[in-house]
Amino acid sequence: MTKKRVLSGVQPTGNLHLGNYLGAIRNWVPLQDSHECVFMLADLHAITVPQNPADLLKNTRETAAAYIACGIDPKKSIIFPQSAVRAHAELAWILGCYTPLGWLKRMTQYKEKAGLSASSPERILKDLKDQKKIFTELTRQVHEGLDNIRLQADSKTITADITQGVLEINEEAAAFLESEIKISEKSKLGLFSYPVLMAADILGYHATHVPVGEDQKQHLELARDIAGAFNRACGEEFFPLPDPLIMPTAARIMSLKDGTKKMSKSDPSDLSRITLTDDADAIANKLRKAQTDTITGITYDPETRPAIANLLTIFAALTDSTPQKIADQYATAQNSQFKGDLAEAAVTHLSPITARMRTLLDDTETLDTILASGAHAARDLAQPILRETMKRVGFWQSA
Ligand code: AQP
Repeated sequence: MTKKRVLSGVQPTGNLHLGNYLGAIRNWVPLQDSHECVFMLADLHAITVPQNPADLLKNTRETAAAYIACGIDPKKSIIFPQSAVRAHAELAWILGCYTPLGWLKRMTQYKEKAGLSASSPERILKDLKDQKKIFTELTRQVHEGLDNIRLQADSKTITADITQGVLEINEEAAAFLESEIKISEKSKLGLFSYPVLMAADILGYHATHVPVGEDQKQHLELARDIAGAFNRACGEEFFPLPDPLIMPTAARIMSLKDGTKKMSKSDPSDLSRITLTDDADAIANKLRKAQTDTITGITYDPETRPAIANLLTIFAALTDSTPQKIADQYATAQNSQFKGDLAEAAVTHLSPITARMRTLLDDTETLDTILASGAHAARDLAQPILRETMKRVGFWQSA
């Protein structure tokens, strides 16, 4: 039986951190024995927000080095820069022509990254229509009330209040829509169509499984919808519908400065994350300064103590334990002792990875050879699928 095919990737946007490692890359390692694995360096996705070209190139190599240092074996898995395989961009164009705008508008990541509000203009329009109904109904009631002598004296004030209320709502809605339109006009098409490219990444390899974190579930769902739309149009199950691969070991890691926000490469504060290139001193320093709370003792309670819960999650993930077990172990410990021991565990776990990354990055020639052969292997998989897709669309192709 042929192995199931997995596709995943990380954007080479620098500052690769503990969240990317514990939430993604580390969990890919065991998949290499059970699945055919394709791991891209998602540089086409990276440019959906502005990138410095020299940094993008440097970060592409650094991310490749991180994959290998974390245990992705180029002999078992395909590692390549996404932009080196043109099928991704070409298929994205085709799939974009099967994707209704409404589907893309619902994607929450686009709204977050573009700075748009979670509400949609459609929702505001509905609110306004509801307001109109209420206003009409209230006005009718007031007019009815005019027949009632007792209400006559109050009717002017009531009408004025209603008018004032509606005007305020209208003003608020207009200001909101104005700001949304301004942001939408400035935001880039690439950021908006990012999920179509992600669908192309997956479908272009006929990948059956995609390891996803909570944040990417909506995009995978969309990839399935797009596959379905294409399949319906061509009247056959051409693209397999990819399934999410829920990784039981994947941990969601939060910022060291705010236990309610995810650890992220783009957080302006370097103290918010531990990166895979941090040395022992930097790790200890960042953990010493990590957010805690004023409650005495260590308990695992993500609802009321998110910052401590995050440190426990990190400790557990690095030592193959559970947050609850670690909390029991440090129940009466001082924060300083707990953080010191966590720093030690982090250094023990991460320093061999960091050292291996440095060795790989010192030899860019070997690294580039790995990427070139990965790109070649990826092209061999994606190109025939693209040709078959083009055939179904009706494009002319040379024999
Ligand atoms: N904090 C996190 N905890 C667990 N998993 C995480 N991932 C990212 N942050 C965490 C997972 O890492 C993979 C790669 O993500 P990406 O490169 O596509 O970018 P991202 O998800 O947008 O990651 P960042 O670090 O938050 O980058 P910026 O700041 O640029 O947006 C994904 O599998 C993701 O789930």
